Amino acid sequence: MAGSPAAGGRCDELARLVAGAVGGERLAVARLLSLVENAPARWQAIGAALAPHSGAAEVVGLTGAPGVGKSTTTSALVRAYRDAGRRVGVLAVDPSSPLSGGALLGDRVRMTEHAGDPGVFVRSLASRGSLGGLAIAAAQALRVLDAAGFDLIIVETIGVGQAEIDIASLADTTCVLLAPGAGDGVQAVKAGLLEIADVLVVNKVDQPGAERTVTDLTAMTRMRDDDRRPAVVRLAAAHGQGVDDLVERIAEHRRHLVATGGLDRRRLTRAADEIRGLTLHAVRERLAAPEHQARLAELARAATAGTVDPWSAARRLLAEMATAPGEPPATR
Ligand SMILES: Nc1nc2c(ncn2[C@@H]2O[C@H](COP(=O)(O)OP(=O)(O)O)[C@@H](O)[C@H]2O)c(=O)[nH]1
Ligand SMILES: [Mg+2]
Repeated sequence: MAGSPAAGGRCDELARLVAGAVGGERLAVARLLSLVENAPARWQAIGAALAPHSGAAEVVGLTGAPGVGKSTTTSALVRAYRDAGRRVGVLAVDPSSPLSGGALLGDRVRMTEHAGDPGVFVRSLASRGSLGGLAIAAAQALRVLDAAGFDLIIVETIGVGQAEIDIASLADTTCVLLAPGAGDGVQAVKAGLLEIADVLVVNKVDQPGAERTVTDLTAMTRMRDDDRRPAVVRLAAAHGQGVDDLVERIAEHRRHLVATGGLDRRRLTRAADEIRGLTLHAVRERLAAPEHQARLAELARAATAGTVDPWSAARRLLAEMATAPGEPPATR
């Protein structure tokens, strides 16, 4: 494949797009993000081309159940960071449904406030197939925005289950949003959200029961035994109340990360997570190829016949996949 005219043309196109994105061309950014979303076969090339240009952005995650006010908060934060002169990227990742739409459409409408501002770029990513795939795509999309010079990137994602926590872990600072309501804190504990929170945000404090939620959450943070309990922020995003405090708490968390070496540790963990994810993804992809499926069927027959045990069969399959023809050897 390498060296064929088609591949050469695509390399040129990719190099042009990356150069364009780094130079701040919005069309190039949009095109790269579309490639990330629609062409998993090109993730490797895109990731490799972007790697030298990324790693500078500060990434803030907003996670919480649908309806707690993540998009409203994102919009309020964008406003605040723009006022502070930052260039802001927004990545809304929706793992809930392949057919998603409703929620993201709403987000798009709300974000029209920032349409036409060259210092803001908003993009949604919805789940197509595997959640693991979505996490990989989200990491690549983040790199695109980072390389394009958006120095603060907000990642908005629904917080339920393991893969979403992977997406949340793309952030340097993770804000977990809750809204007043019976049992909300308990739900957060169940979903493992408290453990990933660097800042806990009680949004909709204009609604009844907010103080109770703040009290409950503050008590729950005392159960965390690590060096740093998350701050609990009161927010009414729809009314712009508490936004400055949230911005300050995010900055405070970042200062803490930088001062303690936590930022480097997080980035190391993230790199390991990404490599692990890419490895598992590659194995799954290869296993799905017709020749390996045929081989799997053959080994299954042999296992049933008792001529090979499943462990040896798996080892053989792995070895054969590692030397699969047509796969370029790993670089970098
Ligand atoms: N009362 C009140 N409603 C809010 C507040 N923030 C957001 N909302 C409303 O909550 C609903 C869901 O907000 P949205 O940002 O779309 O939530 P998301 O699903 O987490 O992104 C919308 O109708 C918002 O207008 C707030 O501070 N107070
Ligand atoms: Mg939303």
